[in-house]
Amino acid sequence: SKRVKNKRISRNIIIGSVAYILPPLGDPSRPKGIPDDHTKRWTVYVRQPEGDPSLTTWLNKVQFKIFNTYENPLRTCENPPFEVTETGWGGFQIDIRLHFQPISGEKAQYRTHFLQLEKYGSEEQQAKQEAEGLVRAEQLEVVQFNEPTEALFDALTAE
Ligand code: SLL
Repeated sequence: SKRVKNKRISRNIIIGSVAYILPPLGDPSRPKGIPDDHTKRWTVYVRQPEGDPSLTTWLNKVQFKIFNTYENPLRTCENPPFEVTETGWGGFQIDIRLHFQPISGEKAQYRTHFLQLEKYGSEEQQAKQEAEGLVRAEQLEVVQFNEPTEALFDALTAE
């Protein structure tokens, strides 16, 4: 489809993860069926910033490539929420593939996110993570469409 010359449209996304400590082995409140060595429950996600229009105008599908010991390590989300929840014991790099709506004519783009399970940052930040019982790590990412197709341009400018 035809492209709009000399135009660039950008959209922001948030890529993040949140991790919670699981009740220890032997604790009656520990959920069943989790491997004994798993200490955390975590979610990795792609979402729009608060108040932004829905991502799905331009984002069709998100794939998360998690650590290769997990079952089916390439996880595909065809619809929001674009997220994967798992349990585990260690952090690792997650490769994220953003697939755009077919009207965009765009190739997939890649991002990475480190799954942070342990407390991090200043003493104050770590104290807050400790008190809330969760560790969150987020990054703001910009997705740029250079010379977007007319169909994508129209969809994005109608928002
Ligand atoms: C590394 N950081 O890069 C380490 C790997 C992998 C963590 C950490 C359990 C996976 C499963 C889990 O948390 N693995 O149960 O399959 O070498």
